[in-house]
Amino acid sequence: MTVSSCRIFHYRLPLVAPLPLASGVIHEREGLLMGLESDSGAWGWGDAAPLPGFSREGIDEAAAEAVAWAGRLRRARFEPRGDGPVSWPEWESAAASPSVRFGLETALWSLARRTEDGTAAELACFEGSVPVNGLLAGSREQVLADARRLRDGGCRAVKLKVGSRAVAEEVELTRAVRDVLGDGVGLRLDANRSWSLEQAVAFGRGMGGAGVEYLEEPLHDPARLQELFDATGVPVALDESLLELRPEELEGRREVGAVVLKPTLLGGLARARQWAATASALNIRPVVSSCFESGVGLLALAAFAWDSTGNAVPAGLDTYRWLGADVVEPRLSFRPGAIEWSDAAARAHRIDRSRLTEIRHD
Ligand code: OSB
Ligand code: MG
Repeated sequence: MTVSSCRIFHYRLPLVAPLPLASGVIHEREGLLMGLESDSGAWGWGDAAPLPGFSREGIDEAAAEAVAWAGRLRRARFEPRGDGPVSWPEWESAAASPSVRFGLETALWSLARRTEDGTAAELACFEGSVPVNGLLAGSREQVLADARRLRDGGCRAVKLKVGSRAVAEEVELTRAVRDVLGDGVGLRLDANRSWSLEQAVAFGRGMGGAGVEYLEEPLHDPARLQELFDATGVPVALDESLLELRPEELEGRREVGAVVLKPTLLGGLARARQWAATASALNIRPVVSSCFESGVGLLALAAFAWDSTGNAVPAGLDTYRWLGADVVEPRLSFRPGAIEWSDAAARAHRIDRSRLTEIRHD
């Protein structure tokens, strides 16, 4: 397969509600789409959307890098490698920001699949239903109302954001959510490093036997996670910490029950796949997760989750609900708790180019 053109577009999507992030509140989501065309006329699309406050690279830096890559990719030859990443030695050793690597890798991956199976679809193709953990955030009333809605919609797991209220209030709210969900729905918690060890121990003890699948990034100081596990018995999940670790360093971490894999932050699918393989071999659950990417990125993540864990592990892909519009047309519609997708669905959607501003064309 030879790449005949590589085009870079900018998009800007409104959010349904302001999104508070570590770096401030955002009202819209900006990102880049990379469109690769092969010599046979097939297209592959990727989404590079650095998230303010989480990504080290900003959108302007990502755009400059993407444009430089576009120049290098033109006329490049690739060997598709089954349904895995595409092999291109220059790429594997290259430096690229995490979001740009994710965007280019998914564009190449989808182009390679397309070239193999000859479908006309512009979007990620897979046949399956990926369970998704519904995200709970906001006021007490909002959280409890959403918990009911997600339970009634058939969600298998939900993730509640904790850490912004006093510990006693968080215990009370978490217990109330646990009661609403009933036995059939898993409960995951994410504190985004809000607590001291003492606060997290108080929270864990306050929760007592209330079944929590895991507590994601509870501590300001991640070096103390094992002490927290020893004091409370609640397994932890690593998210922010993964940026400071290598996959092999998971070995011997008996407090770690799950790793939250965000390819936009970790540096693409091949790297996230290494994390998933190492974690699985150590009996740690890999949870594929999104960062408010557009429908293009979200479907690539759903395809990756499907390939990695099938329907066994609910993925963290509920961020799509925050987007008030999409670059995918018609907009993707999923029932609460699952992303169902098929090659036929992929063919029924396309990229809405009127939402894109081209920043490079060769
Ligand atoms: O803290 O896990 C986070 C999205 C963007 C940035 C940070 C986070 C998230 C999510 C994704 O929560 C959704 C999920 O993991 O379920
Ligand atoms: Mg997290």
